This record gives sequence, C-alpha cells and structure tokens, in this order.
Amino acid sequence: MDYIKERFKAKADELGADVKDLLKQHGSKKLDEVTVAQTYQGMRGVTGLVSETSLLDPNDGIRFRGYSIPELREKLPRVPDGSEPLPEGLFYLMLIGELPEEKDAQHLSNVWGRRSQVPRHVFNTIDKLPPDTHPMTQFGIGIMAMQTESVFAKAYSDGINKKEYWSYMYEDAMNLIARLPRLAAYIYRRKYKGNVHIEPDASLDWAGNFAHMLGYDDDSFRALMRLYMTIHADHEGGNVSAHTVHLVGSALSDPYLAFASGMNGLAGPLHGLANQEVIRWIQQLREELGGGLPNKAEIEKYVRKTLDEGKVVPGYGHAVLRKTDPRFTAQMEFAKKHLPDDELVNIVWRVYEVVPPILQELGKVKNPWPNVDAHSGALLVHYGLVEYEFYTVLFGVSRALGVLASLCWDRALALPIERPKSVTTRWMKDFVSGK
Ligand code: CMX
Repeated sequence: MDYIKERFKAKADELGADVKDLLKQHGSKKLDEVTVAQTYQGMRGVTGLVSETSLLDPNDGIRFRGYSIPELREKLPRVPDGSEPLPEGLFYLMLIGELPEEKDAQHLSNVWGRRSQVPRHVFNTIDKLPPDTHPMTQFGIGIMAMQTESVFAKAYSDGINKKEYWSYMYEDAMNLIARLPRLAAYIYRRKYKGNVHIEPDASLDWAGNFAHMLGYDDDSFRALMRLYMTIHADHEGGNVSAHTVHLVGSALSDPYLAFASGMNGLAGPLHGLANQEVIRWIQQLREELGGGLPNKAEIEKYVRKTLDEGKVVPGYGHAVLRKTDPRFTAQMEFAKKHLPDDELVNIVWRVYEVVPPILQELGKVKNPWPNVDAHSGALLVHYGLVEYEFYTVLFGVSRALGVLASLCWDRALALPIERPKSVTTRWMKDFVSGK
C-alpha cells in the first residue's frame, strides 16, 4: 500500500476510536439550539456537520488543520526557488493532519502525475457539446463521463465489506485529483485556443503542469497557480460545494458523482461563479467610463447603481466571514509583489476602499468586506487568461483537494447517510402557537 494511504489509515483508525469514545461519553450533549429563523434562512450558524480538513473563524478566516494562509505560505513545501506553496503539501496536511516534508509533496506530485491519464471517451463526450457551453457545464459533464473509471462503484457492485469502502474511495479521490487539470485544460484549449492542446510535462508539479497545459509557462503564472490552487482548496464543510460533496457522498455515490454534484453548486453566482461576475462587473464599469482607472466617486456611483438595480456587489459579503478574507489578502500581497502597476488590479484595490462603507450603510449586509473572488480574476487577466467564464473551473480544480480529502475522511469514519429533518410552514405555525 502507498505509504501516504497507510498513514491516512493509521490516522483514521486513531480518530475513529476517539469519535467512538466521544459519542459514548458525550453523545447526548447539546451543541446548539435552532431557531425558527435559522430554519428558513439557510441554517446560518447551525452547527450540524463535522469536517476535519479545515475550520473557518469569522474574524481570522480559514485555518487548514490549524494553519492560517500566511502560515501555509511560509511552512508548506515549495518547488526549488519557488515563492508559493505546493498544493500537494496542502492536500497532505488536510488528509493526514500534519505538515508534510518536501518528499511527501514530491511523492504526491509523482503519484498524481502517473495517474493523470484522462480516458479518450471523456474528451469525445466534451467534443459533442456546443462550443459555447459554459466551461463549468463542460467540467461537470467531463467529470460525470469519467465516472466509468470509479473503482469504488465497481468494487461496490462486485460486493465489498463496508470496512473497505474508504480504501476504494481513496483511490478514486486520488485518480480524480490527478485527472482534473488535464480535463480542465482540455475544456479551456477547446473553447478558447482553437482546440489545440498541450501535452502534460511530467517533470512539473501538479499546479505547474496545469498552468503549462493551459498554455501559460511564465514562472510567476505558475507561482500564481500554486497559490490559487492552495487558497481555494477548502473552506470548512458547510459551503455549498463542500456540503454537496459530503451529502451526495453520504449516499455512497462514488467520488466522481459526488464531486460533479459539488461542482454544480460551485457554478452558482452566489458561490464560485462570483469570480467571473467580479471581472464582468468591473469591465462594465470601465466600458461605461470609456476605460482608464476610475476615481473613487465614479466607483461609488457605479456601486450605488448596482444596488439600486437590485443586484449584489460581486466579491463582497460572506455567510460566515466577518472581516476581509485572508484569501483576498494573500492575492493582494501576490499582486503587490508581481504586478503592482497593473491597472485592473489597481481598480480592484480602489473598489476595496469604496465598497465596504456603502454596504455597511445598507444596515443589512452582515459582512461588507471582500471575499476570495474579489481579487482572483484581476490576477488571471494580467497574465492573459482573460476568458472569465473559465475562472470557476480553476476554483473547482482547487476545491477538489479539500472536498475529496474530506470525503476520504467521511468514509474512513463511516459517517452515515445524511438526512436532516424538514418541516412544513403549516407545521411551523402549529409549533409556534403551541399546538
Ligand atoms: N451586495 C449587495 N447586497 C448584499 C451583499 C453584496 N455583496 N452581500 C449581502 N447582501 C445582502 C443580501 O443579499 C441580503 O439581502 P436581502 O435581505 O435583501 O435578501 C442581506 O445583505 C443579508 O445578507 P447576509 O446575511 O449578509 O449574506 P448571506 O449570508 O445571505 O449571503 C453571500 C452571503 C456571499 C451569498 C452574499 O454576501 C452575496 O451575495 N455576495 C455577493 C456574491 C459573492 O461574492 N459570492 C461569493 C462568496 C464566496 C464564495 O462562495 O466563493
């Protein structure tokens, strides 16, 4: 057995015993109380899920196994002379719960490189779609077409002991992560680069090779891709994409089915699609003003117009966060180092000065600060990746790391099928009137 898989199994056995103990001793202890409002309003603030890979603090932002984004940028392995962390290292951290050594990240690069072959029929399926199909739709369909490769689905249909589920799920998760960059690059090159494809470069790391297959071989773009793939990977368990993968996986749908479902959630404009909306929104602002760097008064007018039209300001707000997203800050730091004079980036920074007080003024927006999506597009545009409809696919490739590590944990801990209780408004009215 691969040594990382062995380590994961040992950690899972250990935690599994802890959970058993916890449930035996404290299973009936109350964690929370649920209000009528929470039931109607997206279950905000209800603690009802366990996700081992990361934990979100409303003020400090995301921590992956206790490590913040600035700490990860410092402590995770990098390529020689590299400036940004290797996502392989983050995956190891989320899966095993300990910081990896360089050789662990290298090992994952090699394993994923070896497993990265995408079957021909997946490309053939994508080729059948109208070229203007949204890249996220193509991505979801590509993942579904790849489900033919699920070792879990095959083993389940052949008949396996439930104690072995985790092992097959793990194999599927590793294969899927390995194949996603190739699938995503295929979609990108088919739609935007005349269907001319670039072969993988086996000497490169997972994110570096992804950048290469997309057609961007600049060193600082590769660094951006490593950072991008790291910071978008996980945001605890309740966000739409992570929760969906967990929910669908709880029915023992294999990782291809579960992950494709999560990607359909990520494709929503209030979740991952916001990154494309941000660039579209800024481009419209520029068009209205005839180009150039808009001043603060011009931005303010545009923001107010957006709100008056009953639209949200994309890239701002969050269901849990209550401060500027550290993923926004990490990208801002990257931009200050690599592209401080880029005009679009400077617009993003100016928007950051203008939007929060306006949203605060509304009195209802719980978090007026920028989220991850407010910055990512401007960086990509700088390097020439201007096709903003593709941005959520990049988010999705990264998100696979967190949600699939989590899915491995779900099966290793033998979590049951998820099935919360729902009620009708009739039931609610009877309840509140004491009937
Ligand atoms: N612009 C305008 N209004 C906003 C707003 C924004 N950026 N953020 C929140 N609001 C509004 C909500 O629409 C809601 O209005 P109504 O009561 O009229 O329906 C009100 O403020 C209260 O919302 P909230 O409790 O602060 O926020 P929610 O938890 O309901 O929603 C989110 C969170 C992210 C969907 C919301 O802030 C939003 O729509 N933001 C813009 C889209 C975006 O950037 N999404 C990406 C999030 C990160 C990610 O998942 O990738």
